[in-house]
Amino acid sequence: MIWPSRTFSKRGPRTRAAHLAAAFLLSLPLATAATVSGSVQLRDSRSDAVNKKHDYSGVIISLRPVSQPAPPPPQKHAVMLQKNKVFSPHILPVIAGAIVDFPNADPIFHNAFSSYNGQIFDVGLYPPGTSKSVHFVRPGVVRVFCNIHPSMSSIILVLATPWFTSTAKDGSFRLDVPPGSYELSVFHERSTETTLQNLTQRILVTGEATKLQPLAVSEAGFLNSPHTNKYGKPYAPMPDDRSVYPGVRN
Ligand SMILES: [Cu+2]
Repeated sequence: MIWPSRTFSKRGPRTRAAHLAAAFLLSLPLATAATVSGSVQLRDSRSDAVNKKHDYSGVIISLRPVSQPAPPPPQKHAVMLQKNKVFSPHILPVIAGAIVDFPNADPIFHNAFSSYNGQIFDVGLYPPGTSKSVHFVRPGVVRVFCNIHPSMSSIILVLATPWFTSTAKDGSFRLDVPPGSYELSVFHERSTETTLQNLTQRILVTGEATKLQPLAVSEAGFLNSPHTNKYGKPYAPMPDDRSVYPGVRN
């Protein structure tokens, strides 16, 4: 909306209304991008990266709007690559409704499946250079594995919001969101569900920068139990991919 310049030369209620409207419009770019920042420190860890190198990266911080509906998921697909027998990224946060592609960039077959409650799926075995897609419909933690390679694992964190970020090595994070009321949630793969639940908090984001109190995220009580294959059975000994798929490199 463009206000004619002469409007501002008049006096009276209409002028004030015009000024107010103009001020509102001018304030919009600022109001749509309030910054929330903070930091995470991992505690009670058995990881060398955490204890010796103070590596606090990979914790997902999300802000779910509570006073307004979350925007719809993006049209663009999210990507979890399979390369060198590794899912990448290891943790992929997406909004519910998003589609994730699983391109296979290795010269061997791969699979991707989850038998956990977050979302059960199985894309089957698929050849090098091809891709499969999965639509993630509801919020939850989806633990993803490959039915051939037991060392391959990843997490797709399906959230009810498009506003999420991952902590940097020093534990810092920053999110730009529209002003409003939010529920802040923390996800860390080596923390128990109870620990993470207790870190959930309501925050009010105004048009100014919001700096949060540091978050201490404990890894106490976490058990890294081995996962089974898609049939719920232990994995067979590691296959030699060259014998399974003649002519391809392992
Ligand atoms: Cu695989």
